[in-house]
Amino acid sequence: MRRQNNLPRPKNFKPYTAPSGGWGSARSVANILRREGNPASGALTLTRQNKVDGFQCVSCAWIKPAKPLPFEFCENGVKATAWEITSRRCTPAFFAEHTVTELLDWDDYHLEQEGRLTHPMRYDAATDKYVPVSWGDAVADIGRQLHDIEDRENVVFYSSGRSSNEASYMYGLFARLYGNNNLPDSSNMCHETTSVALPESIGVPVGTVTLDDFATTECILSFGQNAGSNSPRILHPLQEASRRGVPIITYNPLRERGLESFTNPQSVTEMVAHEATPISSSYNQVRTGGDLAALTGICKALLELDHKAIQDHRPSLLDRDFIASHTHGFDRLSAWLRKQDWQAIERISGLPRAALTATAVTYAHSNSTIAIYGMGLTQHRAGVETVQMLVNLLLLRGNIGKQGAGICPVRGHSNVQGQRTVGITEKPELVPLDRLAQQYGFEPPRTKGLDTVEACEEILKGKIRAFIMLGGNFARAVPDRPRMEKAWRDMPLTVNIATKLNRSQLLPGATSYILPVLGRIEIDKTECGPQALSMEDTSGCIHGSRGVRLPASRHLISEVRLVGEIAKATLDPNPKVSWDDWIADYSLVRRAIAETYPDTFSDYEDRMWEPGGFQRPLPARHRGWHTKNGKANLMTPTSKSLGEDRDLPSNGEDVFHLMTLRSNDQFNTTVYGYTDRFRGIHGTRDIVFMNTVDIERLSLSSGDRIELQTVSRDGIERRHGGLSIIPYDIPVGCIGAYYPEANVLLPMGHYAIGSKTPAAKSIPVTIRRDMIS
Ligand SMILES: Nc1nc2c(c(=O)[nH]1)N[C@H]1C(S)=C(S)[C@@H](COP(=O)(O)OP(=O)(O)OC[C@H]3O[C@@H](n4cnc5c(=O)[nH]c(N)nc54)[C@H](O)[C@@H]3O)O[C@H]1N2
Ligand SMILES: Nc1nc2c(c(=O)[nH]1)N[C@H]1C(S)=C(S)[C@@H](COP(=O)(O)OP(=O)(O)OC[C@H]3O[C@@H](n4cnc5c(=O)[nH]c(N)nc54)[C@H](O)[C@@H]3O)O[C@H]1N2
Ligand SMILES: [Mo]
Repeated sequence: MRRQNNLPRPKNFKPYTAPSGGWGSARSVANILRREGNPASGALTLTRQNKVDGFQCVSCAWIKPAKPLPFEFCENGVKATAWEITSRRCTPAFFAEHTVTELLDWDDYHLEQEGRLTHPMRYDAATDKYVPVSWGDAVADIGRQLHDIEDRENVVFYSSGRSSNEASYMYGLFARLYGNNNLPDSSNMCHETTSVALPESIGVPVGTVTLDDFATTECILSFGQNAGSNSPRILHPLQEASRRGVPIITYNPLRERGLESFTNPQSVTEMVAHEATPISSSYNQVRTGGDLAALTGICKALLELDHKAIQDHRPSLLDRDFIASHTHGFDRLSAWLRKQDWQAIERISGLPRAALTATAVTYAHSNSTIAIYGMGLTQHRAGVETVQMLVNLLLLRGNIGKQGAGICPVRGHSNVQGQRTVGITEKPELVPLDRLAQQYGFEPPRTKGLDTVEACEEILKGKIRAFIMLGGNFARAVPDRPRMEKAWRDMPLTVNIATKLNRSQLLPGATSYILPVLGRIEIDKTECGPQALSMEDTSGCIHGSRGVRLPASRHLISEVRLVGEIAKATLDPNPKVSWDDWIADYSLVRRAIAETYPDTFSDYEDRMWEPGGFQRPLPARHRGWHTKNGKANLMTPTSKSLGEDRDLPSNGEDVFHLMTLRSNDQFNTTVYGYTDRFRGIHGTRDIVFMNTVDIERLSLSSGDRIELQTVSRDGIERRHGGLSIIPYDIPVGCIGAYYPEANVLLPMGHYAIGSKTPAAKSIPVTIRRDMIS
């Protein structure tokens, strides 16, 4: 049986002491290509990664530079490429051998290890197997079923952030022509907190930093982002900054190797000399969920230092001109900061006042500061207020809209940002609906659609009639897995547009399809010749991308074509929407996008091939504030708890705060292997990181098996057992385990206030010895 529980306990847990990158990374790259059966041609493919006229990496959304390195990829980019160009195939013969019930017993790793899906498949309830179906029959049946659904608000169009701008634009238009704004996406589980927080503060939903800013910055603040595993190419600008003597101040509960030191695997000198650059100049192990308190402390300390400077007749430490002419809310925020109690700040952040003040001192000496952050800030109940407090800190010294400074949320999926830009959103106010109405001669739906959590709630109520999934593994990525999986099968129609087998596909309802598509790395040829696609990186730069590999199977079709075909089969004909022309020539989709969004996409076709891509207009970069009051807003938190969970029911047991994390050997629900190299874990994912003080206090030992149970507010019992204890450098009271396995513990109602991003980084749990395993 291919179940993870049969894997051995972590015998040889040994903390990783080498730098990130370096020889470990180089060895790993060679092994990955071999593992996927592609050592030679895979290496050739990699030379085209993130290059003009090559393909954009399918892994993270980190900035693609105008002057790429000879090898502009990282170890995890290689894994993502190798995963897509693997020589393994998941064919109809495989599906004929295994029932869906049997496959449900497999773990994520073994499911995706079957390789690329090759044929469209339809679920056959009589045999409990997926059977081959022709594209024509599949599309016609889906179109007929969607067309016949009367309550069109009960159909969901999910997308994971990997699809191109072209496919995403068509998908969003399809949903709106169909009759709803139910376009949840992976961003709802990820940086939605950013998309809610930043517009209120600075009037743009995305980061304001470019690579040039890294070259001149004087200080970098890094919060809750595991750069070494999740966006390793960021380590190059961080390394350069560190060498220039730029302080890099990190806030992270775990000591992550990638944030400690780095050897550039592309530098012969560094590799030969085993030379490593320290990354963080100061490492603050904040408690999980303690960042609002920590940032409040840093802002408060800055005000105190400023007060002292003024008393001493020294220049102010705040950018008072900027505050006066560009911002709103300073008096209210500073009064609130003065009122905050240092004891509460220290307790909730887990950091001493002196450490927070030290950050404020370094920050006060810098003329231009960048703040980077990831899931460690967004996936918390107080995530929105936390991101806004980080922006407050920047605004107090005018660090938005000037060279070398800005806010830098590191987006996850490689095109999650671009999808939003071209209309994938449940929020109608973010889309130029009037322009769509004019362009396509229809009345677009104006009511808000379902986001991820709301879609799940409707599925749990049994209301959703059909769920279309453009990429991703929704059922596996969302909270409350057992309840969701049960309810998933009650949906009459589920359509999985995918490249690999995953768990969402194994929960079929009455009708279920697996529709395999081309990946971005593959050559996409239509009757008009080879087609290009485009995507946007985390700095708002839009790049062209061309596939370079032969398709994994001759039966695959592109996402653009599939979305167009399903739309045609579903909708009544509309002479203004030329699905067939778009399917044949993707430049016509880009022309349509430019018509809908003229300010962003003028000269789209040419500019996407410029080195480094073209930048979408972001007024905050030039101190234009597209907020309601035309100012940058210093936001005062309205919650009274500084992010602390005060209303937890208690039965007297110790409550721990669980963060759910990615290993170095996975991409979200795709598990490449069982090695989390930088954290010293080999051969398993069934572990819990825990402080030795906590381990001893609970009379447990390293390697003991434990069970976690969520502290329940809704009366539902959630348990996750068979986990081995790994003693780790993590604050007392905080523990860590891997996502997605730990999602069974995450309640649907536990999300960031304001953005509904599931609060996956702070789940209150209790710990018990596991007697069963
Ligand atoms: N190889 C690889 N690359 C990826 C992905 C992948 O799975 N694998 N996923 C992609 C996606 S979709 C995303 S969104 C990004 C995710 O990339 P990250 O934002 O790095 O997300 P996580 O791996 O979940 O790790 C979060 C980090 O935040 C820290 N953290 C946890 N809780 C807190 C807290 O309360 N405060 C602070 N300050 N820190 C905290 C953790 O210790 C960890 O270092 O990566 C993208 N890139
Ligand atoms: N507990 C907990 N839960 C979390 C998180 C967490 O940190 N903790 N993180 C959240 C975050 S940040 C995110 S982004 C979500 C991720 O949620 P999703 O984006 O839904 O999940 P992925 O695992 O990225 O999806 C993997 C699947 O995508 C398909 N795929 C890959 N490439 C392509 C392609 O080119 N086209 C198509 N059509 N399909 C493709 C493959 O079949 C693969 O099985 O999970 C969220 N859930
Ligand atoms: Mo994400």
